[in-house]
Amino acid sequence: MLIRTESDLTEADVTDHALYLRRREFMTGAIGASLLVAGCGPEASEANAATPLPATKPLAFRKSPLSTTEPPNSKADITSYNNFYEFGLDKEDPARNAGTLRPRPWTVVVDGEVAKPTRFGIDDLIKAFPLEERIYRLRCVEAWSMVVPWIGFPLASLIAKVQPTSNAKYVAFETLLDPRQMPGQRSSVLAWPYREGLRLDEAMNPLTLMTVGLYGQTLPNQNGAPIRLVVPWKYGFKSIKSVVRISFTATQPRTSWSLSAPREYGFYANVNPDVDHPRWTQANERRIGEFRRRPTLPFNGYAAQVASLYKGMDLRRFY
Ligand SMILES: Nc1nc2c(c(=O)[nH]1)N[C@H]1C(S)=C(S)[C@@H](COP(=O)(O)O)O[C@H]1N2
Ligand SMILES: [Mo]
Repeated sequence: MLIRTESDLTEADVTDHALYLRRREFMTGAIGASLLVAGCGPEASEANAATPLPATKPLAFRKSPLSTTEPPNSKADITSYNNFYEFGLDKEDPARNAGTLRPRPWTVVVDGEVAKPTRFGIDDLIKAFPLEERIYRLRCVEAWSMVVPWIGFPLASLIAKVQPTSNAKYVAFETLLDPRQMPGQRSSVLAWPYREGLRLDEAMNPLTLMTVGLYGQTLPNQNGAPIRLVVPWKYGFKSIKSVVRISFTATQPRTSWSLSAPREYGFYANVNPDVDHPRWTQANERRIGEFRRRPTLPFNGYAAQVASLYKGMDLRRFY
């Protein structure tokens, strides 16, 4: 083909999150030597890429009417093609390197503007709420997508338990900060710990899921064990993995991606085919396992459930 249009671009043509960061790291001479030497430095015994991934365990759950009827991607796809920069920048790095993460024991601290600040042990948290299977589309800002059968409970149920004060307007999330378990944190590629945030009404939407499993089993490490957020109408980077802290705040929290690349990634990050990324189109996407690109849907196909949250907002400005 002589002339390529945007829709002919393949994922290999599209420059992804990592390219910008790699280039920046290269310019500053800081590119993660630590990432490259994991396994042969002084801490090799702790951070060894050969550490096997812990086994996952079956979970009891009920099915949800909020699931899509689209066919899920295979478990192999979902667990081997990942973004989890704490374990490296390439898609196959998390499956290879995440054996160093210890998902038990694990505490999730809930604090800030709440009547009942609480420290939850992960197994108590999993038992506190009935689990549901939610089969959701996941649309990465890099313009690939998957369908994933997640297991989890609505974040709204947790919010009801801790009782936000009238000052609470946002919810901030943090991933574990521990370079011995997460060797990618030795590189300054992102502002660690990985941070994300939602407006309180987004956090309380019934689609917003605290996720503890997939394909009927506890989460594999590379997918964010033992607990992660899933917000299906937003670009995948909002769905923060391996969460240790959930804080209720009066002001909009800072997020790692908007700190590291503010011109490329905003706070809202709703999937929007009409607003292109500065370096590629968002009008279509490649579903992993499919050959032809498919059109990207507003709010990733969840407009009926969430568009009303953004009434009166200019969605080009608040991207
Ligand atoms: N802590 C943390 N959470 C993260 C990321 C990350 O690098 N670190 N990557 C995000 C991005 S860009 C995407 S697309 C999804 C990918 O989730 P998956 O690997 O389970 O498909 O996780 C998100 N959550
Ligand atoms: Mo992503």
